[in-house]
Amino acid sequence: MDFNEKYEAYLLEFNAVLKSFCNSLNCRPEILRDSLRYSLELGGKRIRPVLCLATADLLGVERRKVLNFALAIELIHTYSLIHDDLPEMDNDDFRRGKPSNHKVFGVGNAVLAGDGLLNTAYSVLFKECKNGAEYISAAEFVCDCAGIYGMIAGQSADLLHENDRSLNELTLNFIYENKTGKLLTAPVVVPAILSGGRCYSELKSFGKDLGELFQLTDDILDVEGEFSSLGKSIGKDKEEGKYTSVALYGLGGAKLRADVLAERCQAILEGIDGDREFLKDLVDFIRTRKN
Ligand code: GRG
Repeated sequence: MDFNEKYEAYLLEFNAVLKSFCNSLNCRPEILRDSLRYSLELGGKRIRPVLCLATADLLGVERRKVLNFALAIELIHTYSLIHDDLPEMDNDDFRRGKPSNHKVFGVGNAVLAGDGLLNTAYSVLFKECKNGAEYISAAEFVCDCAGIYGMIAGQSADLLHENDRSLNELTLNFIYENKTGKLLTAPVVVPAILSGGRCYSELKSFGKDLGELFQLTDDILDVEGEFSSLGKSIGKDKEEGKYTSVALYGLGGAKLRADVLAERCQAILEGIDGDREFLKDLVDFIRTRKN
């Protein structure tokens, strides 16, 4: 199977889990259920679940052990996108090629949809904890990545430094490591924990570098991408005076740093025994992605 076929196979597998989760949602009122389903069913690359399933395969962890973790991580990711698009955050009218959640359901309902997805992700994780100590550690890891020592800290620093022309590399790294990196680290570290700790530190470093690479390509796409493939507004960083890697290193410099990070990711994978081909291709896919 080539990379695209394998990605599609992981996607199919995860989307089936997500579909059954969506079909099982029976909360009221109807607008709550509709707003949750709207964002979950818009699509997206599902890169975090794909990473989780592929890392499980690399480490020989059974699929049934990781699927609900992949689901919880995607629920958290989707909540973060809904809240990130709000007028008081990144103020984006489009997401995944369609109107943002608040444009369809209003700001109040979008806040609740995000809150609802986050709470439900925790329910999914709590249920997994019944399976034993390793599941508790894995759930704890996901929560730390999503919370005030992870994604929320990164987003808070991002808000704090909006329009900050004196922003330095150290602060930008803090923002990228937490805002984007932590939720890309969780899907590769969860299988490591569930395998009894195999390649834990290597995969943690891999997730950190991959997260920065992902955010750098996001910054590059904000300059060079197209709405038709990206599905969200372009040129917003500059328009809103946001200090990104492109502002710090220049477009060429950001691309060079992305190349270095991609090479670092590849080097970490080289040190892990097993079938690493798909993850290696995934790094290249992220480096050259158009959406
Ligand atoms: C709690 C009010 C409140 C807000 C939280 C935490 C947060 C807002 C936002 C998280 C920050 C965020 C959205 C980071 C950007 C990461 C990023 C590049 C997301 C895009 O991910 P993709 O490209 O999206 O994987 P798809 O659509 O493919 O799933």
